Amino acid sequence: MRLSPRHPRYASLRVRARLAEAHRRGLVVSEGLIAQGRGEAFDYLLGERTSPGARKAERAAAEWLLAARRPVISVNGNVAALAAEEVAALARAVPGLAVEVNLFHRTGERARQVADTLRAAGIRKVLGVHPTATIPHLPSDRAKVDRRGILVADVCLVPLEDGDRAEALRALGKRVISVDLNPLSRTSRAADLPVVDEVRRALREIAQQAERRRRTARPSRFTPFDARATLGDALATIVRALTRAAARSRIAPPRRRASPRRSRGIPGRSRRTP
Ligand code: PTJ
Repeated sequence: MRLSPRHPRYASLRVRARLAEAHRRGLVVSEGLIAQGRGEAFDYLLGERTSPGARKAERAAAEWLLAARRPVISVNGNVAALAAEEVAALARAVPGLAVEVNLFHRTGERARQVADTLRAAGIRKVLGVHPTATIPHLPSDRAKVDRRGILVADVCLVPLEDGDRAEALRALGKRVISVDLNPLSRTSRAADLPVVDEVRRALREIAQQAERRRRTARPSRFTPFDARATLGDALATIVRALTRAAARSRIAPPRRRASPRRSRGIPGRSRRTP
């Protein structure tokens, strides 16, 4: 299908076409298309741009990656299809960043495809194609990792992650940076540093911030980050967007219900026994 650049949703349609094509090649699983749809819905509510709160989180993420002894980025099918160039830019901006394939729906063939996509984008060393270690207490294939990468990492950047592994990585004492458009997801809530932004915008901004920060002084410690506040900011952005949309379409936003009082019996009837 030919997409017209004049279509008002041209950018979004192109991303969809790219994912659909990657799905036909087997790089992206069917579930990945569903995940993208969910992400798009949240992006729509967030105004399809990086919010000031997300930018702040991205700056902190860049600092954490630079301060890390062994930083790693975990790459799945969706991330490879959407953002291989951005992963490569980040690897250039953060010296020592390990790039590791990690799949929920794992097959040897898909792991190779993800690695090939990353190499085509300019990443020379890709870990995780032949896993050499296992994260304990994690029932999915996401537990299969590389002992030179995720297993020994102190900071893990996990775009489009699932909540179970984010929690498992934290349980191993690692600092987890997530990228997820859903501020309510288990991953966002489990992460030490949740970035609520679209994966390409987020990785681009983190890479730019890391380049800038490196030129001044490379951070040597982890600046504390308020994860709850950043999730609150994202939710407030969504509430504002919905309130404005409701006002525009003259639908009154739902009124707060009065706090429930003790039952007064059935309205219109006396509580006294007759
Ligand atoms: O390639 P695999 O086998 O590892 O599978 C990858 C998917 C994405 C299918 C797998 O990790 C999965 O099922 O993910 P979930 O549990 O659906 O979660 C994906 C999360 O990413 C959701 O909370 C989405 O809102 C969010 N998301 C989807 N697309 C984007 C996104 N966040 C940022 N940018 C996006 N483009």
